Amino acid sequence: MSNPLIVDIHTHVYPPAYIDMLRARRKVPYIHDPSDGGPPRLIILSSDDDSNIPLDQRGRPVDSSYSDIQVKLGFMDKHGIDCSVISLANPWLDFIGEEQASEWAQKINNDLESTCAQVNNATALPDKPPRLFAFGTLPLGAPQQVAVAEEVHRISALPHIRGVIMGTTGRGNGLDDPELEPVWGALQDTQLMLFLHPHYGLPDEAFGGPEIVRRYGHVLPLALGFPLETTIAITRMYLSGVFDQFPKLRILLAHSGGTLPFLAGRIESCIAHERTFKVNGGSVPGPQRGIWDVLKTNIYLDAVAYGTAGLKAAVEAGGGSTDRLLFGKILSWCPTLVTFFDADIFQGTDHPFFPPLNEEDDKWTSVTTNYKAISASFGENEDAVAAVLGGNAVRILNLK
Ligand code: 5CU
Repeated sequence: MSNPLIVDIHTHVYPPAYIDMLRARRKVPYIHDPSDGGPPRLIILSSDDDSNIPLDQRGRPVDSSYSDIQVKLGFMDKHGIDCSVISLANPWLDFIGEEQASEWAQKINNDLESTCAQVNNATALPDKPPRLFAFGTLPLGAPQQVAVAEEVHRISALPHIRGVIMGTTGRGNGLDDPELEPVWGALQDTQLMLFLHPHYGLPDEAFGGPEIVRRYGHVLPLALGFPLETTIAITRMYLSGVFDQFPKLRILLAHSGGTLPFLAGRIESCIAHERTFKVNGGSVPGPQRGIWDVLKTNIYLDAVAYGTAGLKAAVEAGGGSTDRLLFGKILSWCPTLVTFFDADIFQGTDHPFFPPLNEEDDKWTSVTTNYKAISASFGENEDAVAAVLGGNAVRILNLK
């Protein structure tokens, strides 16, 4: 196969100004600089800030791969990635309220735009897409909800912004909050993609308490908490009728949709048996559009599933078409599905999270495993490989 275009749609940055802001904080999220000169620690998850763990060992080490765009470009070169759609990493601006939220959103979005413009001007190549595009961030904590929708409209005019990344809490009350309607309206009108990404996981109690969470480090929060958080958030949106009201919303779900593709049938069945929902003391009908229709029409998935079964569910949920899956970290694919389907799935790397396992590793295991699995699984179907690796992203996000 001739070299397919590779686009990474799940790849994060913390611009230097954001790093400085975390460094000045003393509560989650924050960066701690150990007094012995050891690597700074990124303490962003609530389970990271555990007083039973020495401060110098909390969270995870943070290096220049989190903030230096030249390091990102080096990572892209090393792994053959032609184009990345970068996004601010969690927890975005969720913890910033009042007027500062809008100031920060504008600062971050303008910074993302100018970074993309500078890099693309310096690296333009014939027959290749520009190297960088971005998902913007929103001032969800702004006092006036209209400020959030205004920022959506403002950044839709920036040449390199292709969507917005958002966590699952919205303005603090989840994504079925009527206060978010102007935001959904703005996203629908501008056709910016909403990249829905987890951060908060589940309460420690869901895993057996803090001691159990501490015992297994990041495994329970990241492997289970993150995908379930995404599933709950998107399900609440669906249950509240957001997709009936905004039928043209486009949402990219992180980590292959959490567990939504696997659980959609169960959600559908439970809605049918519940018949009506209790809202404000009254009884209202459930969502009018079927969940499979929403999955096929409004939802896009990255391929950060790390296993064949999860990816099979992701492909099936999109109507059996690889057209809706974008490169996240595709670790394995089901070869038989590829023969029959042509899906909107996108690939991504999750860089800079999950760095190499060994210091001497030149390439990141997650990424190389991913590539091998894609080519092994799609094997003969070169068109499907090319679509998932980059073609889907170029077409759907207009990366030109
Ligand atoms: O797996 C992931 O996507 C992540 C992420 O984005 N942020 C994080 O803190 N850990 C894992």
